[in-house]
Amino acid sequence: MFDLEVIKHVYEKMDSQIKTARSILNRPMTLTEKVLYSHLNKNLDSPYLGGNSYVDFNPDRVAMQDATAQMALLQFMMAGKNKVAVPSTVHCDHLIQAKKNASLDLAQALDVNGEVYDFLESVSSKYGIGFWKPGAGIIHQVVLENYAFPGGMMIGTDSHTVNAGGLGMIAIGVGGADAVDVMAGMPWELKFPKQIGIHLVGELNGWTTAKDIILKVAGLLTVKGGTGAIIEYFGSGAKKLSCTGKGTICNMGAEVGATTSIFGYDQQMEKYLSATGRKEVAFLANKIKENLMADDDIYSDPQKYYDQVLEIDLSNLEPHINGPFTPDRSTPLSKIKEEAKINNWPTNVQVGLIGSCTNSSYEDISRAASIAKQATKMGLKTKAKLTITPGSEQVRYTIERDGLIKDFETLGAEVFANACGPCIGQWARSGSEKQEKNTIVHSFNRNFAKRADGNPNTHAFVASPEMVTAIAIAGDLTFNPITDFLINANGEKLKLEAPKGFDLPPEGFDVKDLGYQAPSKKTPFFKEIKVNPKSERLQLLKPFLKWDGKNIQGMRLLIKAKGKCTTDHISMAGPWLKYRGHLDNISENMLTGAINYFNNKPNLIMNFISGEYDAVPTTQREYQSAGIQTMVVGDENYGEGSSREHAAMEPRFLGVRVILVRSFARIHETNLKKQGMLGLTFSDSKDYDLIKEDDIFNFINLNKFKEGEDLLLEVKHSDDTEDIIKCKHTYNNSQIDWFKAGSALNLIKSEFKS
Ligand code: MIC
Ligand code: SF4
Repeated sequence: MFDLEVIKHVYEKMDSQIKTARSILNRPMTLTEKVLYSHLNKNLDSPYLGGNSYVDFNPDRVAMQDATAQMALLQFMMAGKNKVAVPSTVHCDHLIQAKKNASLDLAQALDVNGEVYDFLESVSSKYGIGFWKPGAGIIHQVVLENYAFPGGMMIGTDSHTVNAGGLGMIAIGVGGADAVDVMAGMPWELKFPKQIGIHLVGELNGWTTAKDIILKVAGLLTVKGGTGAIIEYFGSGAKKLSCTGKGTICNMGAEVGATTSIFGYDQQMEKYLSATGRKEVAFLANKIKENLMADDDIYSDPQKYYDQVLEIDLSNLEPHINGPFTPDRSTPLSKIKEEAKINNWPTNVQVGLIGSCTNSSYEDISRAASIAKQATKMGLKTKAKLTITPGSEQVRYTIERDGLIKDFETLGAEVFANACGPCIGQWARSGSEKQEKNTIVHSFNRNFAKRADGNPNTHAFVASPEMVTAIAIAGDLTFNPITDFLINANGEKLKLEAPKGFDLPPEGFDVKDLGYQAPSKKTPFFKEIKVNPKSERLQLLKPFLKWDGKNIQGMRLLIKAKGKCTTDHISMAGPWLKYRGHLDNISENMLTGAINYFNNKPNLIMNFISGEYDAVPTTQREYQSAGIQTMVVGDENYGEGSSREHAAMEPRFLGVRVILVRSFARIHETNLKKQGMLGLTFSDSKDYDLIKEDDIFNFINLNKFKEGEDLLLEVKHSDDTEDIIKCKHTYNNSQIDWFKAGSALNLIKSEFKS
């Protein structure tokens, strides 16, 4: 068992911290407030304002996955520390490509990514970081099974860190530079969140699952509706959901932009803690139960205390199918036939994929397997391909022991390694290069264009693992297992029964080798970390230059991005994951997915040096060599999705000075600030329309950059007219210092030296 001492320490202090906070707030407290106020870095003297106050916290733990850990650790190595200040782990899950089957794919990954794994392993052992080897599982499942605890607070370099809210933890996704702060023993800053309460009543039944709750919530809140807020779930319906089901719901809170989501401690969590070898944690949590839930007054009058309240009756909730291209396009099952017709979606499903950090628990797999088993009994085969990626070695070992993998394989499904795989484009899908219009259905969380297989014409739909299995059997997106029949080889008309399964394995979890390697006890451990200067995969960082204190003048527009511009559009994953430790190489993908407003094409912008249309990174590199300053303009929710700070570091590295957008997603905005970029928003969102392809931009008052004061930007158009645009910013004084120093890391380094 991990962290018992840490947990005891948190629980010992919690009561008195909550009492102090309650006396200062002078009203009942939500669970979010209890956890946040018991992790403050400084003593509280007045209440914090949701959506307003910047607050310093002391998280209990840091988790990093391999694709983001490389950059996080390259930065940590520059911070001048010899050991991490809080328990931290690295998880090797994103770099394994799904191609043939679990063992061949894992062997291939060890070979192809050997240099990166060796780097992560040696940095981990040098600085006292726990290391989860390739094949151990997906970061968020491993965290839920081993580290998450009710009332705790953690950060992780991945947006779905929020998964741990299923076990009552405030767990927040961040960029690597934030993780560096905490690992270096500094407080971690967050704008105190607003709070959304979601009241769940009734009980799930039939084909409806926990996934459908969050698919519905995504439709209600949209991809930006949770920005700056923590979502707290409560009510009789919440208590009936399994702990991993709660995890699924919190996980996909990232898809509505929420800072995180959380459930109050209950018997389901107690059961899960015991089943995963943490009876002692459950015992400790039981003793302070009331601190791990909101006060009763909150639950009896939620409207009074949350900024927004939604209610969902689980008894009437239908299964949902979300997509394509965005996770908030939510369609109830009974409407899918109609919607598919109106929108001309291809209904012939080619592949159904089960897995990812959001849906790969024992419960998910056992319920989906019950559908597979029925189908085999009925003499059915899957019309579409079906693939499964288990979430952790513990789950994989247990489902194999319990015959569930067999149930899938008998139906013809393929089982991939315990990893992210197709969810992040690590999928050698044959034929995807032909870019044909096609449909896939998966139980993952994100379905942005090109994400799973690189094909912009793949229509990816998100559904529960149970529904994915049923749809893969039918091979038809519009198949409704509640009303529709299937026909087997004998021509018999058959109907699937609703899925059945176990929230936890009846025989208990089992595993031979978790895949964990503890850090060396001898830290600080004077091992030299070597990076081959010729490496294509790893490159040591050089500090970014500090700001010269002057107004930036004569900037050109690099690109005006139109519509959705997620981190997948800014720094694509899939084949590019291999360059996550090499800033120069990965910068070659900068903004290559963003759509140019002026020609509706990706990666084709006007290069004013050559006077011709060219690729975004090539053009920017030319501007950089010629000393031409540039800026990027974007639309709403710019930087939605991932925590990958590459999306902020690449423009910084290639010399872009400003990102000016209609609105930002939270993690990306912070990442830009941390890397010393200017991330600004249009004060009047209509001003986006004023920006022309050949404009020149001059700041008027950047030399007086101050907290709370708008920046003025002069926009000179080629017809000799000009506009003055007001740009809002959310930099506080210490964040302005990051900008001045060139990056937050430059500032940390100078503070440690002095
Ligand atoms: C994702 O789901 O988009 C990722 C890949 O897990 C990212 C992290 C990354 O880009 O490495 C995330 O969600 O933060
Ligand atoms: Fe991995 Fe996909 Fe989860 Fe991201 S969303 S951590 S890529 S499984």
